[in-house]
Amino acid sequence: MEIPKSHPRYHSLVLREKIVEGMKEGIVAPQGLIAHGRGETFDYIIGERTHEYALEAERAAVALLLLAKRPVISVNGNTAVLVGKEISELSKILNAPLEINLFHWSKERVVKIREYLEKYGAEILSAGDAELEGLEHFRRIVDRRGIYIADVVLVPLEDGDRCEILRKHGKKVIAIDLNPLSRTALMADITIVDNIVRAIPNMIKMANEMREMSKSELEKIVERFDNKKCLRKAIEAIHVYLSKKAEELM
Ligand code: PTJ
Repeated sequence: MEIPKSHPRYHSLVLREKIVEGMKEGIVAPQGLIAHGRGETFDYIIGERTHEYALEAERAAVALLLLAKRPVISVNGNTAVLVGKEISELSKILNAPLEINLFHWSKERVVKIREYLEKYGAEILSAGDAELEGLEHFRRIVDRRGIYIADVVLVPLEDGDRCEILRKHGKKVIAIDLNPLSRTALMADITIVDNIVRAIPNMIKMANEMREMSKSELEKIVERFDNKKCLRKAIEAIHVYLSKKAEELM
C-alpha cells in the first residue's frame, strides 16, 4: 500500500505495512500482528519517543554486550522485518551472532527469516540442534553454538517465560519491550522500554562510540544501572504523559 508522506501517522503506518508484508511473505507469524498492535499502544502512551531511562538501558545493554564472552542476539519474525538491516549491523559491530529463535516455530519460517537476513551479511545461527531445559514451547529449540552457550542474550519482543529460563541457565538477559509491565520486562537483567526501531539505531551509535572503552569503564556502566528504577521511570512516564493529555482537555 502506498502511504502518503503527508499522513500524520506516516511512520507508524510504514511499520504496519512492513509487518503485514512480512506476514504475507511468511516471515512474521499471524500472532506477530497482534504483538505489533500491543507495541503500538504502549509506544503511543509513552509519546512515541526515546526517553532518558531508555537511553540509560540501551547504554548499559551495549556495555554488557561488549563485556560478554559469547553474546547472542535472538531474532524473531517481527524483529527481522522491522530492523533486519540494523540488527545485522549491530551484530557485526558487537561480534554477536544473530540466532533465529521462534515462539510460533516452523521450519519454513526459520528458512524464510534466514534468507531474508542473509543479504545483510551478519553471522546467522539457526541449527536448532540443542534444547533449553525447563521450556516446553518451541523457544526451547536453540543453536548449540549460540544461545545454548551464550553468556549474554539480547531478546527483542519476547513473550515471557524464556527470559526466566535463560536466567536460570545463568545467562544475562537484555529485553527490548515497549510494555514495562510484561513478564519479560520484569524478568530481564536490563529492559529497554523503547520501540525496537529506535532502540537498535541508538545502540549502533553507542556501540561505535563505546567499543574503545576499557573493561572497567564498561563494568561501571553496567554496575550503575538499576533495572527496577528504570522500569519505575517508564511507568511514571506513561502516567505523566496521560495526565498531560487529560489536562489539555480541561
Ligand atoms: O516470530 P515468533 O514466532 O517468535 O513470534 C513473535 C511474537 C512477537 C509474536 C511473540 O514473541 C509474541 O507473542 O510476543 P508477545 O507475547 O506478544 O510479546 C511481544 C512484546 O513486544 C509485547 O510486550 C509488545 O508490547 C512488545 N512489542 C511489540 N512491538 C514492539 C514491541 N516492543 C518494542 N518495539 C516494538 N516495535
